[in-house]
This record gives sequence, structure tokens and C-alpha cells, in this order.
Amino acid sequence: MSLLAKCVLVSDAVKGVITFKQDTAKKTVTVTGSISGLKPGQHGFHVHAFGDNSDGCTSAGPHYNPDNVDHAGPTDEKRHVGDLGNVTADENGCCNVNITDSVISLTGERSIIGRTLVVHADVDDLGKGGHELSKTTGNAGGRLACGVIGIAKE
Ligand SMILES: *[C@@H]1O[C@H](CO)[C@@H](O)[C@H](O)[C@H]1NC(C)=O
Ligand SMILES: *[C@@H]1O[C@H](CO)[C@@H](O)[C@H](O)[C@H]1NC(C)=O
Ligand SMILES: [Cu+2]
Ligand SMILES: [Zn+2]
Repeated sequence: MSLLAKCVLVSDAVKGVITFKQDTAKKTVTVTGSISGLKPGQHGFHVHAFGDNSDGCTSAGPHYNPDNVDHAGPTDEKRHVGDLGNVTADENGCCNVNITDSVISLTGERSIIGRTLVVHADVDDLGKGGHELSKTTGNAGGRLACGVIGIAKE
């Protein structure tokens, strides 16, 4: 069985469509798609707690963190559920996203459905940058574009 969700990232400059596909046998979710309009380089990429974009990406709240732990990278044992690391834009500002993650889920009480996906202005240091914001946000800077993750037709 698999489950599908989609998110449209929107802002003036940055656009993208991201698909989440859950493989219930492998217990993984693949996150694929593309984003355009970014500055070349790495950009923090997270699921934030709320699916509320009424005040832009700000009202999406902090990283989705049901375990109440520090911010970290996607392969760290202790991390925010929403910590998907960085996406990397090429010299044209585009990036293809292809992440396989075993922490996020599209089902159950810790589902990311109805929460917000955010792409940031700056690189996420995965909690290791030594900045005062490293342990909460990875110091990834402003929220460039966001969108609510919704159930899609399989
Ligand atoms: C950003 O996250 C990716 C994984 O998503 C990682 O490979 C990369 O090293 C991270 N960048 C920094 C500066 O930590
Ligand atoms: C994502 O990467 C995997 C292997 O790492 C590959 O098999 C798959 O086709 C890629 N998916 C997309 C949409 O590029
Ligand atoms: Cu974020
Ligand atoms: Zn985080």
C-alpha cells in the first residue's frame, strides 16, 4: 500500500511542486519534485508544525517537533520530525528534490498531512553551525516559499 500527498510551494519568485509518497512496506516516504527561483546553493527544507498560511509562511509555526528535541539533520537519530535538511539549487536556481526519509509519515497521529512545507533563504547547518539558532532552526534564514501538504489522488 502506498499513500500520496502533494504540496505546492508558492511565493513571488519561488515556485515548486513536491510529492510525498509513502511506502508502507519499507516504512519510508520519498519526497520528490522540483523548485525554481532559488538562489544557487543549499536551502533549508522543513515541515513546519501548522498548516496555517494566513500570515504567510510565518503562521506555519516552528519545525514540526512532536518529540520536543533539538533541531538536527535528516540522518541524525534525534531530530525534529520536520527536519528534511537542505535542497540544492543549481546555477539557474532550480533544484530537483529526491529525498527518502524514514521519520516523516503520511499516516497516524504524527502525520505531516495538513502541515506546511517551507523552503528557506539560507543553508540549514543541521544543528551543527554553532549559531544561537542552530539548535532550533539550523539558522536557515527567512522563509522563501511554503505550502500546505495535502492528500493527493493515488
Ligand atoms: C544541508 O543538508 C544536506 C542534507 O539534507 C546535507 O547533505 C548538507 O551537508 C547540509 N549542509 C550543511 C552546511 O550542513
Ligand atoms: C530518486 O533517486 C532514486 C535513487 O537514489 C532513483 O531510483 C529515483 O528514480 C529518483 N527519483 C526521481 C523522481 O528522480
Ligand atoms: Cu523551516
Ligand atoms: Zn528542525
